[in-house]
Amino acid sequence: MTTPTSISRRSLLGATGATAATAALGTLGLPALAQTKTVLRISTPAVPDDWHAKMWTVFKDALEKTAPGEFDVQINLNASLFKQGAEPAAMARGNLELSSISAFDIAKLVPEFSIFTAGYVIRDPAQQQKVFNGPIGAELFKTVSEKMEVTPLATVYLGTRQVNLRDVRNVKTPADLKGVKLRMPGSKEWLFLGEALGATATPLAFGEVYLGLKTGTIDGQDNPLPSVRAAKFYEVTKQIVLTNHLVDGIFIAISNKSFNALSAAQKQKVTAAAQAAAAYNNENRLKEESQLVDYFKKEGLQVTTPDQAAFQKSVQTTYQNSEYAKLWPKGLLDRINATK
Ligand code: KDO
Repeated sequence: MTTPTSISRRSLLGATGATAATAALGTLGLPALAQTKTVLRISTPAVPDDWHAKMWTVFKDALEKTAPGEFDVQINLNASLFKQGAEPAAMARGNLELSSISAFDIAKLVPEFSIFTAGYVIRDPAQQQKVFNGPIGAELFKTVSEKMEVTPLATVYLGTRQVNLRDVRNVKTPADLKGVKLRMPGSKEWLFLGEALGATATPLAFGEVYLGLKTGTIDGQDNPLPSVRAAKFYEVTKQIVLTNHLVDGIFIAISNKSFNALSAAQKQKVTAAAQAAAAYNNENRLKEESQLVDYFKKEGLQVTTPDQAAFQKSVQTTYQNSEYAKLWPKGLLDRINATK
């Protein structure tokens, strides 16, 4: 089996063979530890200027402090290592150690998790943290680990998703989005959300959205405001409709293969580093999110408020009547709603 450690060793040794390379390292005076560093490859579609990209540097720095020389953390942004949505399978196969995975990724293999892909279920970021850091999170993460071969380590607030349009439109209710080609990430769970909003959902990877908006192959996209800023979608759109339709979360997850290969102390340090990274993201993202409406207005965008109750009613009804809701464990929605 190829373990991250053996990959690291092999890449250090190259074709020279163990003995020669060890001798060479000795000659160079490199610490012996360099040979046994555990490689932690991270892959994310996040753009460098977004908080959930920057958080990985916090993760890396934290580990460098608590476990100096033990890990080789390799951060790959912009989906440069694995394409968006391919990360969970890569982790399960042991080709990737860490990523931040979405509820939509998880719902593919853990159907009950689709409750978190439904619009207007989680009320706000504080409730989101309570749900996932409490008994509901503990139960569901156990299933995630069993079915997906990855262990969630921390819950990251991605922000509250809003509709962002290329051209200005009077949007009060879902009916006003009829015919709008709304880009969603490429899975049926995401497309369902776009359709539930009343739009014509069109799949596209995150990295292609800017060009799609610029050229008009799509009419709009949905993302939290900090990502609209970081990916510069505001440069190629004219309106933000504050639908607040999904309090979105992603989960820092590690492949079970690599997690199980760690010592108990290392597991604890990796978990603490992931939690520090999430805390950094959550704090900065919340702060920025509260300031961005003004920023986008200054950039010349129209920021409009629809009839949120109408969106909420329509989206919730669509989900309640869907195949997804049939797979939600009895009482889970009530337990989520009761989490304050
Ligand atoms: C997106 O593609 O719209 C999305 O916001 C979905 C998230 O789950 C996540 O993959 C995110 O993109 C990327 O991390 C880029 O910000």
